[in-house]
Amino acid sequence: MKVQTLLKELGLKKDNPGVYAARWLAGRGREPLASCSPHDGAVIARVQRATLADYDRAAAAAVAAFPRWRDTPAPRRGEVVRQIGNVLREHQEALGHLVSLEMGKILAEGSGEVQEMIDIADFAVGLSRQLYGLTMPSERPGHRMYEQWHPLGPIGIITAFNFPVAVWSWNAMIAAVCGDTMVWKPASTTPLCALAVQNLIAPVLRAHGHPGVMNLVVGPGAIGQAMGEDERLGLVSFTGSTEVGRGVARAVASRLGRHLLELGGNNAVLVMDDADLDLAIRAVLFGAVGTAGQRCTSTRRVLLHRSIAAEFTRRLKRAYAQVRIGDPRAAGTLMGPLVTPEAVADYEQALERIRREGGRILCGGKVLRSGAYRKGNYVLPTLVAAPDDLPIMQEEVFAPILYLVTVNDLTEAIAVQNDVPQGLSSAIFTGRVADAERFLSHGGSDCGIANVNIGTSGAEIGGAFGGEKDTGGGREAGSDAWRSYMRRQTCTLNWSGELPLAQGIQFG
Ligand code: UN1
Repeated sequence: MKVQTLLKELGLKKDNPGVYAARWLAGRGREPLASCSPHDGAVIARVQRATLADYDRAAAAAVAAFPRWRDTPAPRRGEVVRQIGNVLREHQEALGHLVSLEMGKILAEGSGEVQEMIDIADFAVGLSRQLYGLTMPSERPGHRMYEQWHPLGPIGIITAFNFPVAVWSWNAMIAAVCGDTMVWKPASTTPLCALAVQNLIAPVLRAHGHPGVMNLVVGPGAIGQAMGEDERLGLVSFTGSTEVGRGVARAVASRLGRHLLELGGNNAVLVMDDADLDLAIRAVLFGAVGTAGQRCTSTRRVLLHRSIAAEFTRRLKRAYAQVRIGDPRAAGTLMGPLVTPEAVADYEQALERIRREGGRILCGGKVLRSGAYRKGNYVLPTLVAAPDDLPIMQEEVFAPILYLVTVNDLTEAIAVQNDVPQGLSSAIFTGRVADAERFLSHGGSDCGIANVNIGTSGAEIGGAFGGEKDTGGGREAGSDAWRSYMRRQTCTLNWSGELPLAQGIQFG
């Protein structure tokens, strides 16, 4: 798909800075923000950067839209979300292309990301008729006790570059059926994806008379900070680094607001002696090389049982040698570029540290600077033989660097797997039920996600997504994650004509 055609289909223009923003934001003194292709550094389009005053207007729009949205029956809110899902379906190809163009993930993954948006929209439509509360027996005669869930109010959604549209949708689709209005601040590296989404959904919201339900502000980090501090936002959902997440959490907590954090991961795959190595290698390849290692669920560590370590390493090296790197929009490419030159610098710094700290680079370990790669942010996917105490292995580096660690048994593997600050995703490859169960038991993986015979990345939307420890404890998407977006009310209704007190207390 040609870039011009693509931008046109998604309501974007190449050389018309600010028009997209001006459609829902008006203001002066905004600086243009250039969205650059990670493939060749070319400016795809420019967008005007919102100011704090613009943010204030967007938040005010979400506040103003709330009462009518709250009073719209949940299944009717679901109908709006259903139509949003349909618009996404119609434009899946174009939006998937734009994700690929602007963020750098391959087309299959760009389209998969839009599929995730469609899936969560479908899920939310069903949910709009299932915002169930419990009924519990009262200890008092002639009393009924139950709980119900009410809309929370306007919320803030701050997303990262690596899933420039899907992470918003996990929050937005669920929050919308829950009756919340929202302000979205996307990463400033992927503003076009966000603008395209806003262009697609705005007509649906307008047609239903609810234009202020979903608002977008493309702007600097200061806006994220303002969202954290903004009393008007009952919940701030943040996806990004642990460091920035801590700041958001502090700001939100100091005003006793709610936060939902999806922060760094440091995900390991355990490969046991009886593992199906074919499956394990394919899963590790997708987990470590997919999205060029820029998912929070990317596989960063493989813990290999000593008896299969040599064979696994040999075969994985062979698989790495066949990874086709290049233009993410070209057929056959398996790995695209990193998002920015800064990400390439982080990759290089990590390699330096790995060498210094005693890791051994088995393959890759190089930035690609010549030929077709010259202008892009291309690196080689890298395998590192690592001792289990390599210091850098405690940190999340957002790049395709995979550490291979040899372990002696499951007990050791679980200990090494848990011995990092983060706790997002984990996986074990084994055919033994007892080993799988041990890995899944309370003494096993300490992560929010634990898989058997599938990799660490590529979760479905039906489950609650998120992790523990430095990952921040938030849960998004499926299961009962919707509860974060609502306020719970416990109700006791007395129809007895008497006034018995709880705990049998006699008063006067
Ligand atoms: C992320 O990297 O921020 O499980 C989310 C996965 C995707 C989501 C990743 N469904 O890999």
